[in-house]
Amino acid sequence: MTSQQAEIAALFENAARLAAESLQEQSDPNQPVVNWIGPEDLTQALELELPAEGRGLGSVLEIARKTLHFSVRTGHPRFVNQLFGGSDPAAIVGEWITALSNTSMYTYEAAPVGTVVEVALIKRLCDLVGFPEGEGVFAPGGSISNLMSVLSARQRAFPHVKQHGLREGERPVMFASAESHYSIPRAGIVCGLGHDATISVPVDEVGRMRVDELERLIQEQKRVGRTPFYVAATAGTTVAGAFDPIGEIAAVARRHGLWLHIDGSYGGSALLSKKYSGLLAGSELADSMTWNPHKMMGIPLASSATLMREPGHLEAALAMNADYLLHEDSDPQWNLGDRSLQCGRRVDALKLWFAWQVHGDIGFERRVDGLFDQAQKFRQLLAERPGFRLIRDQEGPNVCFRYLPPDQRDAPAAEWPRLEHEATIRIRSQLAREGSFLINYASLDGAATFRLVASNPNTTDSDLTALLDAIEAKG
Ligand code: ABU
Repeated sequence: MTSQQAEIAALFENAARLAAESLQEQSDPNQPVVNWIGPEDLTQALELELPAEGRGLGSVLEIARKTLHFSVRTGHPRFVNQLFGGSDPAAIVGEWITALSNTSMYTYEAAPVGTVVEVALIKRLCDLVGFPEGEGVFAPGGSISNLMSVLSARQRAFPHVKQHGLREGERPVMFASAESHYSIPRAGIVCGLGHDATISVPVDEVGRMRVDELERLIQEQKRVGRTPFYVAATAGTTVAGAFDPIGEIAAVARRHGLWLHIDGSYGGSALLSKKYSGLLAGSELADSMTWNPHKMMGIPLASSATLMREPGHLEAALAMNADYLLHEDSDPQWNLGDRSLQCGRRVDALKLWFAWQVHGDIGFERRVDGLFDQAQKFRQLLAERPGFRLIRDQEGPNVCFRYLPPDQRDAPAAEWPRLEHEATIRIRSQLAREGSFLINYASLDGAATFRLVASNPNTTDSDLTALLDAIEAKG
């Protein structure tokens, strides 16, 4: 072994030890969720200046330690802030192999393992959705998968657009619920249709799309001369965690010839659970679906599958036939480059494959059930406490709630949303700065609400109780 090889070997041995320590620390409830400091202090602490003379491999571990020290511990049982949390150890090793083999997913020749693994995983996910003939690819995130669905739908409805653009007077229009993710209207913007091309469909009291309103709005748009072509149902809305009624939306979509997409970025993983897969009943009727294993399944970001019920739509919308990559003497079935929005594309399949081998279907089912059950437990705890009230009472792993401090409970009821709004923003910011809990907030019906996300199977009942205690104490 040369001295350089020995130095590299020592670096990786130490890095592996650091990774194991970091995972242990992340799951320790006695550690803060974050060592919070402001951006100016952090800029100084990290010594961001780039050196003229390199510091050598010996500097890497210190940089890694510092990075981890100031990073949010998303695997901490009191990190309930985002739709993801933590990172699966087997999947982390998959990520290392991705970086180690450092290749790109456009051709089988360049990425033989990544290609066959991705094809197998996509087939598996498609089968779970109910797309037995389906195909797809991994994308850099749910927003890009959603964009790919809009591009495919536009291609089917307006096949001339790819070559010539929209014709004069052509006004395509799409539909998504008022609580769907912003990436749907933004996909309309990216496609050159404008923000106005996405019609916002009202939701019911728990945040599900109202199908009667969808029908009414489609007819209204047709009457004014616009052409409905796409509807997105959401399985697990970002804030409330609501599941739109896919079967009923599919019936409307079919009647009007619309492409039906399911944004299952968050809630797609419910399909792994016998207990909760009914929330996506009718998924097999959709044309496409987004599913992010980096959310409920605990895979490191980004792991986002773009799934199509029928083969060919992605290529029809996206193929550019770059002959310097996709040579005529190779088998196009195994060259995924023309199904993707990207040219260079990470091998995102390995981390999910590694983790699936370790946990199996049963392990993932247990994880998903555990997260749903944890949220249900939190709803029960909430109901027992005066001053707390649930917003959008539904069964997903998100719990939206408001808190009114005791000295404000005599205020007229009309004042409560404003007071709760102020309390939410103040309290959660205090919790975040002291590093005791990271819990997000969002606006629902015009006022801020706490949003707890059950994203970590290791969050215990006592963590949940401690959160309510901490909110009361700050209140
Ligand atoms: N892409 C939606 C994720 C938002 C969240 O984690 O809160």
